[in-house]
Formats: sequence, structure tokens, C-alpha cells
Amino acid sequence: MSAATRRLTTAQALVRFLSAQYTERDGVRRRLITGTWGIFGHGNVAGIGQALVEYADVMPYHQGRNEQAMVHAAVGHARQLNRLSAQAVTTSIGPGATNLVTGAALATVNRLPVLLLPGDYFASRVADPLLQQLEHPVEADVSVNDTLRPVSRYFDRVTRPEALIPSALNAARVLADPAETGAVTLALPQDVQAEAYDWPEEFFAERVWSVRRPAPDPAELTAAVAAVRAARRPLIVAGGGVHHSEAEEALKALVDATGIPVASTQAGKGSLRHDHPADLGGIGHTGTAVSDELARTADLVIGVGTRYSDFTTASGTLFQNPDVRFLNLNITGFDAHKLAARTLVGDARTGLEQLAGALAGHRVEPSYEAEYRAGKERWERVVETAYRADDDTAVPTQTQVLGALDAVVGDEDVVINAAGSLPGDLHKLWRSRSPRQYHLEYGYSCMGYEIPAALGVQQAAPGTPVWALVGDGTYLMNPTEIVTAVQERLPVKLVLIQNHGYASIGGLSESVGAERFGTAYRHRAADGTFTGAPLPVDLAANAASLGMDVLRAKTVRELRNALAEARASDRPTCVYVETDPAPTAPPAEAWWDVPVAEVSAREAAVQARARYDSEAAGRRRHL
Ligand SMILES: Cc1ncc(C[n+]2csc(CCOP(=O)(O)OP(=O)(O)O)c2C)c(N)n1
Ligand SMILES: [Mg+2]
Repeated sequence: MSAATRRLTTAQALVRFLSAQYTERDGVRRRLITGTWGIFGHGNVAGIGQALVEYADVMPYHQGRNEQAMVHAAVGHARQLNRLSAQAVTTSIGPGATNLVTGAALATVNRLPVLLLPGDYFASRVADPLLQQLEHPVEADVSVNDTLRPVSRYFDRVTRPEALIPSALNAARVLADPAETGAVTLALPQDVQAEAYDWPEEFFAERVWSVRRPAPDPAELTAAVAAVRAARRPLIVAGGGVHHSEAEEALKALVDATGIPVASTQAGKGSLRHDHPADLGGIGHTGTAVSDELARTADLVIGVGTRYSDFTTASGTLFQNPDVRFLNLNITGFDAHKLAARTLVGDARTGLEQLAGALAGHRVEPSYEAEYRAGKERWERVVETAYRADDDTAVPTQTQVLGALDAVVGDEDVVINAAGSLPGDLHKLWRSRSPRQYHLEYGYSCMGYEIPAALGVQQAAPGTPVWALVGDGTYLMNPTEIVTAVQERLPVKLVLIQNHGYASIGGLSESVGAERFGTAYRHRAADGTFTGAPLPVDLAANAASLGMDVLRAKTVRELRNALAEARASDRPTCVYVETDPAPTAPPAEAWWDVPVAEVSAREAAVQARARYDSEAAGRRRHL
């Protein structure tokens, strides 16, 4: 046994340790933590901050503007790299730390890795109450960092230097484990960060975390194959797990051999190229007509790497065939067991390859194939209609903006979005040309993810055109990382759609009898409501003031030119466009459960409740 030790502070030891961690999958080795985002305050400047300058040669540092945004950037980065690499985020204590909570929840909900390193109060308690300390009157060991517990997949507070050893090892294990990953939090009391300790040299040795591809249980595989062979109307629902596992080729091989069609969730879209004959596009509330028709009549739904969110199942109303059964291939038992499914617990790629092998010679009926191919062609006409702009001197609608973007992007471009009316339009209409192109964060649907995520994606894919699509409400929620893009010379492209408020929630509000209350950005009128003139706010000037190149497009033609110019630019560029609110998006093909007031004195709510009751009657529990 070697007795060699190295005397470092806890923060130095952590940075040194992180720089020596690797993942390995399919024989390829990568850094587990490729860099650290940080905003410094008294809770981390002398500890982690000092360690980052000491080890700048092995741990790249990125300066962010807002802690939540730094987490979004890290999450976008990890998603682009199929969860094989992640980034760390260091913050001060108090507000810097609690600003992490939303980002952490987003990471955990989407099963994407990020390492959070908030500072914490003195472990020694010599400085109570410290600036920004919450003094809990009853639980003295509670700090604001405890708000990160429910949104973390692993949490520890490192109250002594040597406690870092098991904590750091567990953090790396969880980050690299495809079944457990999400936000990992190591809360670091600021006195402990700066404290020296004699660390065993082995702690700093290179360590490789195998990102395993477990195969499903053989007995479950046999049962699954029998179920697929017996099905007359099988439908694959492709979720984000297909991408995380890089299982797109395996999915295509299975589909080419069997003719089973594929509908995709927001996270899974692009699992097949849009022009593959078996790609039916999105499924569920924001799905295509062909996907939802097939879902209603499917006798076997094969979920691959999906969480079955309410958008996917149309809040439990989508799968209407009385005999429908589910077969779920998922890396986590938790997701595999949803909807009382037959389970295949394992890696998506391995599972799909094994299914394809065991199904050799099996193919769906030609009539079924002809049926969904015809449905796919009908939907293609819907997309063309939504995209088409006959008068290119007119103000574009939102779907025409997507049509213009569709005409400009190449196969490798990445399009990022998370909230507003865009996710629905994109899920129904976007023609994904490559596995990484469609980057929708719809697990947490967090306004403000888009711009910082574009930075993280661009860092992971230099030279790739990366587009952040945002509404005006989303822009106002979190434009800060534009400054970071400018600082880092990341040529991200921003498409900023001005429609003076929350068009999506306005529409939803109307449909649930809430009369668009509080969803328009307008002056307060004499009667007290926000129904006055639009606000004299210039978001294009705002983006320019933060350092972006800005192109204002007033017409469809100007928009096409601006998008092409932005794509070619090597500087961060914003295309600003005010849209015509005319409804050119196709309506929803399936329901979404948003409960409506059961009693009301207002007619709009009474009528909405009657519609709600009739839709809710279609809910079904799959047991
Ligand atoms: C952080 C956050 N707060 C609130 C919401 C709820 N929400 C969803 S969409 C939306 C409005 C988005 O407005 P905008 O970005 O302008 O897009 P539009 O609806 O106009 O297309 C709101 C408030 C959310 N998703 N995320
Ligand atoms: Mg808006």
C-alpha cells in the first residue's frame, strides 16, 4: 500500500479529482467534467475560486452571468454530448446557491447530468450568522442548500475535508450512470473549501467510469418478441433515451426490417430522419394526426426510452384500443414499468439490436404499412401549408418563421427551444434531419433555457450552427448569457419572436375559461386590465445593447435573408421578427388535461367546464 499523500485544500483536491475523471462507452474515452461554470462570492471565491486559478491548466473555467443560466448551459452541453460528458457549476452561498434550484430540477427531470458546487455556511459555526445565512430557529444544520435535495440525484454536504473522498466518488458514479444521472450536488462549507488535508495520491489517479449498455433479461426478451410477433398494429414511441443511448441506427435497422412505425416524444424527435417512410413525427397533445390516429388504434405500444409524460399520453386519453398493451425498453426500471407494461430494462441500443435479431423475418401487414404511409403523406401537406408564405412582403406568422428557418438550416444545425407556443408548433411541424438537430427541453419546459443552452451546445459542437428560438416572454426571462456568448465569441444564433406576451398561455387561458387574463404585454387600461396599447419595448435594441449583431426582419423576405445572414455569421447574431398572430398552426390532435373551474359566475368558465368534463371522460388507467 502506498503511503504517498499530497497536501491540498479541499477545493484544490476536488478540482484536481474532477480533472482526472473519464467516461468510456463503446471504447471511446472522454472527460467526465469538461469545464466549470462559476460566479464567485464570499462562499466560493477563496476556496473553489482559488483552486480554479491554481489548476486552470487542467480545468477550463467559464464565466456566467446568472447561476440558473449556468446550469442550463451545462445541461445543454451534456445533452449534446449524449450524457457522456458534463460540466460543473460553482456558486457562492445563499442567493447564488438557491438560483441553482430551477436548473437542477430541469436537469433531473430530463435525466441529464450536471455537477453543482454551491458554497455553504461555515462547518465550524464560528461565524454564525454569516452574511446570507438562513438561521433556522429549530433545525440548526439546515441551510438554503437543502432546497437542492429534492431536485438532486445525489446530495452531500462535505463538512470535513476527508469526507470529500466518498462524496466525490459517488458524485462521479451518479453523473456517469445512465440509470441514475441528473443533478448532483456537493454543498461545500466555505471554511472546509480552504482547509488543507493530506490526501492519498490514489485519489487523484485517472479513473474511468464505464457507461454501460446493459442487455435486457433474456426471459423478458423472449416474452417481448412474442408480443411483437402477435401484434397487428404495433407502434414505437421513441423518447429521449434513443438519443442518449445513440440508438438511432439500431432503431432504423429494426424499423427497416419490421415496418413498425415510429412516433416520437419531444425528447425523442429526430430518432428517425423526418423523411424515413416509418417516421410519423410527434405524438400526443402536440403530435401529428397520423401518429395520434395510430396511437388510438395501436394494440402494442413499444416505448423506447420514454417517460410517458402527459403530453405524450394526451393525459391518459390517447391509447384507446381496449386491447392495447405496452412494452417498454428503458434503462430505468422506474420508467420501464409505466402503464403496466411488459418490461425490457436495459440500454436502448442493445435492446433494439436484440429485438431486431430475435424478430428476424417478421414484418407488419402491408395494409398497415400502406395506411401509415398515406397518413404521413397527408401530414406532409399540413406542414407545407403551415410553412408556405405566398406573399413574401407580408409580416410572417410563427409557422412561416419555422418554414423560413427550415429552408435555411442544414443537416447538422441544432435548433433549441423549451417553452411557449413554439414547442407545439415544432413538435408538429419540424423536419428533423439529424439526431442532434431537434433540441427541445420539454421535461421541465423552462422559459429561459434556450439562450444559455445554446452556449453549452456550441461549446460541445464548435462550427455547428446553433439556433436558440425564443418568444418575447422567454427572452425577457433570461437574456443574460448573451453577454457570455459575446465574451466567449460563441456565434450562437437567436431567433426572437415578438408577439407581445404569452401567446401560448393566452390561448390555453381562453380554452379553460380564464379569458386570456394576465397573458398580454400591454399597458394597464382605464378599467384596470392589461388591454391598453402594446408596450414600447424594443427587445432588438436590448439584444444589441448586450453585444449581439441584430437583424430586424419585417417581412417574410427580410426574414429569409436575415436567417441566411445569421447562419453565415461567425458572431452571435439575433434575428428579431414581429409575427402576425393569424393562426396558421394546425390544431391539437389530442387532449391535454388542465382542470377547469368547477363553479363560476362567468359564462366562459361554465362552457369550458362542460367541454372539460366531456374530454376527461376519455381518461383511462392502464393497469
Ligand atoms: C420559468 C417558466 N415560467 C413560467 C412558465 C409557464 N409558461 C409557459 S409558456 C409561457 C409564455 C411564453 O411566452 P413567450 O416566450 O413570449 O412565447 P409565446 O407563448 O408568446 O409563444 C409561460 C409563462 C414556464 N414554462 N417557465
Ligand atoms: Mg410571446
